[in-house]
Amino acid sequence: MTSSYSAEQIQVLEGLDPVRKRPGMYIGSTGPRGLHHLVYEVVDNSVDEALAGYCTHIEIELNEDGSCSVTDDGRGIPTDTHPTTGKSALETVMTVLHAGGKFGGGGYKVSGGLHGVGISVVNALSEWVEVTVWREKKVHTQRYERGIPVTELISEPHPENQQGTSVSFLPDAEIFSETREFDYNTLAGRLKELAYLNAGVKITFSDRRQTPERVEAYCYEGGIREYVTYMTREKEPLHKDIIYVSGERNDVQVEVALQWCVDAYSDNLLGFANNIRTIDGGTHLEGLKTVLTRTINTVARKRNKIKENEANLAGENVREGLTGVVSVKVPDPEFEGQTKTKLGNTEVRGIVDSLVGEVLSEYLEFNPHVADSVIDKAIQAFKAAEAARNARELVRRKSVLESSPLPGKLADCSTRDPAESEIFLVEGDSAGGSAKQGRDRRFQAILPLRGKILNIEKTDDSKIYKNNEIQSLITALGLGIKGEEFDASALRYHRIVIMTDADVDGAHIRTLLLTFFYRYQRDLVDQGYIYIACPPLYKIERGRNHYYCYSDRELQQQLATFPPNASYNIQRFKGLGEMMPAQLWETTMNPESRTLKRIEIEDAAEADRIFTVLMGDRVAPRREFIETHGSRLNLVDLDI
Ligand code: 0RA
Repeated sequence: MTSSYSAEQIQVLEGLDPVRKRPGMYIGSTGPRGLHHLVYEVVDNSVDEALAGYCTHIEIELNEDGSCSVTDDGRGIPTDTHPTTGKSALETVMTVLHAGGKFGGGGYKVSGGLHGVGISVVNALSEWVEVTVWREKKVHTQRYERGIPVTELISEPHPENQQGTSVSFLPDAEIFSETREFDYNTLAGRLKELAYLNAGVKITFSDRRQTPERVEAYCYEGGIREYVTYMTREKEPLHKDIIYVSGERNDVQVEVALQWCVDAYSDNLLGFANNIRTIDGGTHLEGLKTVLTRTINTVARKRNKIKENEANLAGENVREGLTGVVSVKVPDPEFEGQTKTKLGNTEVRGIVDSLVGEVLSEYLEFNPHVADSVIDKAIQAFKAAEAARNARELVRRKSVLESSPLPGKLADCSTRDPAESEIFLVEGDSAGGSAKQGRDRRFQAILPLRGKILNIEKTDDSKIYKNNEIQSLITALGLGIKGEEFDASALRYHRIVIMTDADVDGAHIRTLLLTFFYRYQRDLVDQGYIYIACPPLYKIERGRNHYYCYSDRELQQQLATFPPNASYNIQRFKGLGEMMPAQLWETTMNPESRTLKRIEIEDAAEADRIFTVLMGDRVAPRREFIETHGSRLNLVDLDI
């Protein structure tokens, strides 16, 4: 608590008007992201109560009327009168900006820097909020509309010894004009993540907007250890136990869980600070990386795996095949960077380093087999990197990438201006044929790809350059060497359009191509050169009219416009090859009438995990993953 009359206390007096005037300042955006942010904001308060040790169960419900309820069994928001404002503490928390952390003793801290704007922001941006608090055999309720209390704080006796807080809110349509619909998968993903990050806290998530209702519960006694187990479930672990570190120094809590896998070629380390995903890394990840490299090299030398005159293993060698989570809780987090997703507190680096160093050295000493297999894997990675360097050099010398002839099967466009050129990557020769006949050859090129392209996730670099389909892609597009800085001026087309069938195989090939672009030259994806074509699924013919439908829903919507006794014919396209060239042009390729979706990666670290899981060995879980998590790779509709 602040003892002098400080800035925080002045802030306490601020009302909610600025929040409604400039919502973006408080929740980032008024789009879907900002909308979901409201839920996280309320949940964070309950999570804080759980972290303080007073709450074991948090329930999130999506209600039929579009509102959301968050209920916990914590101590309940205090309801007594607050000295500064003369209002109840509850009303103060709900109606005063930044008031969240200033009540009821010092133990209550706000989770994040990203969130943590306070529950009053949710109140300001909701059509209505209803709060219920159970405390001391009483139940207290109050209702607000657009941030303003519309009832008194009503207190009634409550026979049971129930404790907790429940906040229900309906986002305001005036603010969230784009959409007010909560996305199940988005929320489920974050809630599950919160459950992993806060071991033992039970989070229940119910969607009552549909029948039957959907209810899921997340509770992980093993916390981030179980998170790592979940992330590596498609892989073959190099060691059975997850390596786990938990400690605290100077009020900074550190938790790390690590596992190396045999069949993975990239690392997948997720960082969190105060439960917020630090997509852009920061000092906690830097500390972890430093200590990993140092410790593995020290142990490798001790065990005579690296000789005196040999070079150290590089950080990326040591991390090859490593999956891990580092979660820190910092009293005053500093979040840096444009998106505020990089942890900046410098003291954290050394704390993670020393806490992990002690545990990891000891663990490897007591588990020499694990030590040996981790070191052997890193040495292999070291050698593979060397081999890849040599292969690249070879490629460079032969100038395969720089000035090789364009692949024979490429049907190039006639313009030489990349800015107006498009290339369609098409699966198979038959679809390729239709596309070649249907295109506008002035600015549209077609590259047919035969069969499934190489899964770059599962291959080391030296093999990539030997693969025919990949060679064609690299030369046709004018790409450089994997991982090297992207040279946009060499790119031969500024729209790279993946055009596959609208079925599971098509989705798989699309994913393989996206993985290729993401891993080979990520800037292509980040800078928005990659698009997905949207071919129709159905054609309806009715009299002289015809309609193309791009989803089952559109089909139903179109049919619903017909009179009940109408006669019509529905054709289902099983593949692009079945379409007449003119149809393909009209529906999918003609810039005047088509829809292209541009790939945008919202969350790079999440994308990394998705690609790793997508590209796992077993097909069934992967399909499921495409269906449930595909939306994280944001497909932006562009009518161009
Ligand atoms: C301040 C003080 C106390 C509890 C809380 C806030 C609190 C806030 C929220 C928000 C959602 N759920 C919550 N649960 C608790 C402690 C009051 C006391 O000392 O009993």
